[in-house]
Amino acid sequence: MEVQTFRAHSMQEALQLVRRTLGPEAAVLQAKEVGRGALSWLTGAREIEVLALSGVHLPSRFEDADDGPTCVPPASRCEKHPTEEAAADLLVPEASQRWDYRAKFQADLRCQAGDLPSLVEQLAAAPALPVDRELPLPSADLLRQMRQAEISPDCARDLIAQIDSSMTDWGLPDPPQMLAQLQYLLEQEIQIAGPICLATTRPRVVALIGPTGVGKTTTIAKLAAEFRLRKHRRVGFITLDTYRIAAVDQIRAYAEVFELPLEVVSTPREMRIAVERLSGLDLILIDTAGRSPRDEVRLQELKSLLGEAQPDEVHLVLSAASSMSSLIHAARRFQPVGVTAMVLTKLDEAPKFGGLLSLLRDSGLPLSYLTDGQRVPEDIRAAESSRLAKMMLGLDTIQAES
Ligand SMILES: Nc1nc2c(ncn2[C@@H]2O[C@H](COP(=O)(O)OP(=O)(O)OP(=O)(O)O)[C@@H](O)[C@H]2O)c(=O)[nH]1
Ligand SMILES: [Mg+2]
Repeated sequence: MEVQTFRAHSMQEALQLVRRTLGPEAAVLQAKEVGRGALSWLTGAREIEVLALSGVHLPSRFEDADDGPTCVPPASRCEKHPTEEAAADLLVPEASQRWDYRAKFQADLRCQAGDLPSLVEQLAAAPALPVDRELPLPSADLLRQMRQAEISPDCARDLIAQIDSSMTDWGLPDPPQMLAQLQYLLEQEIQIAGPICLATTRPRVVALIGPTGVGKTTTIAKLAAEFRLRKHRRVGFITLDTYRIAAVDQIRAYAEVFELPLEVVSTPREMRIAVERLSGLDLILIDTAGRSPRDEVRLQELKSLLGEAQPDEVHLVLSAASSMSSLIHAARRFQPVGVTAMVLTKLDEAPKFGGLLSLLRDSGLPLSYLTDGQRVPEDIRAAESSRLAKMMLGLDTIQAES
C-alpha cells in the first residue's frame, strides 16, 4: 500500500489521473489547493494536489449501516478527544461489530461545528499574512524575519522578489548571503539627506514642523547645542509657537542656557523682521507649533508663515513610536508645506523599526536626523542608512540609557 501524490489543474483532472494510475478502487486520502511552480507565491498560480492510495477499501460514510462493511472505523479528532455527547453517538452494537457510518458522520459534523468558534478565533488571531508555505525555505525564513521586524507584507514580498531575481545566477541560495543582500537592498532604499550643512555667506534657515508633541522643540535644542557648543557657530531661534501655553517659555529656557537670541513671531511681517534681525548668524532654527495633519487651515497658515522666512531646509519631525498608518498620513499631509527632509524621533520608544520602510517608500523623503531619548544634547545623531537597515531587520537596537 503506497500513498501517491497527484497534481492537476482541476479536481476532475486530478481524480482521472488517480484512476488511470491506481485503478478504479483507488482511495483519495486528501485533496487541497496548492501553488503551482516555484514562483507561485508571486504569480498566484494554483493547482489541485491529491493524495491517493490503492489496495485498501475505505467505506463510504453514506453507506447504509445494515449493509455496511465490517471494518475498523477511520480515526477522527472526535474519537481521540470525545466529548460525552459525541462518545455516546459513537457507540456501536458490539454483537454486529458493525460501524454505523451514518451516526459517525453526524457525530463528526457535530464535532466540527463545535470547533467552528475556536477556528474563527484562531483565524482572527492569525497574522494578517501567513508565511507562504510554497516559498523555498531560505526565502520563507527571510520573509518570517521581515514580518517579525514588522516590515509590511507588501514590502517584504517585494524585497524577496528582488533578492530572488538578483541571486538567480548565484547557484543555490545561501541564507547568510540572502540576508546580506536584503540588508544591502534596504540600505539602498533609505535615502539620507545628511546633517545640516552651513553656508559661509549667509545664515542657513532651517525649520522643524510636524504633529503635536513629537519632539520638535527638543530636537531644535539638541541641534542648537550641537552647532553652538560643539561647532562654535552662531545660532539663533525663531519660534512660531504662540498657541500653546508655556511653549515660548520652553524654547526661551533653551535660548538662555545656550545664550542664543530668540525671536517670537506670529505674523508674516514679524517673520520677515525676525529673519532680518538674525541675518548675521550662521544658523537660524525655526520652531513651529505642533499641527494636526488633519487641520488643513493650520497647515496652510504654517506654509504661508514659513514662506516669509524662505527656509533652506524644512524637516518634518515624526515620532517613530506612532502607528505606521498615522505616520504615513502625517507625511502626506505635511509634505505640501515644503518638506525637504524627515527627522525620526523617539526611536527609543519604538519596539520595532521594520514598518518605517513603508513610510520612507510612501513619502520618498530623505532622513536627516534620528533621536533616541529626551537628553539634550546627547540623544541625536545624523541618520545613517546602514544602521537603520540593521534596525529595520531587528539586527540592531537602541540601547536604553539610564
Ligand atoms: N523618549 C523620547 N522622548 C522624546 C524624544 N524627543 C522628545 N521627547 C520628549 O517628547 C516630549 C515632547 O517634546 P517636545 O519637544 O515638547 O515636542 P514638540 O513637538 O515640540 O511638541 P509641541 O510643540 O507641543 O507640538 C517631551 O517630553 C520630550 O522630552 C526622543 O527622542 N525620545
Ligand atoms: Mg514644541
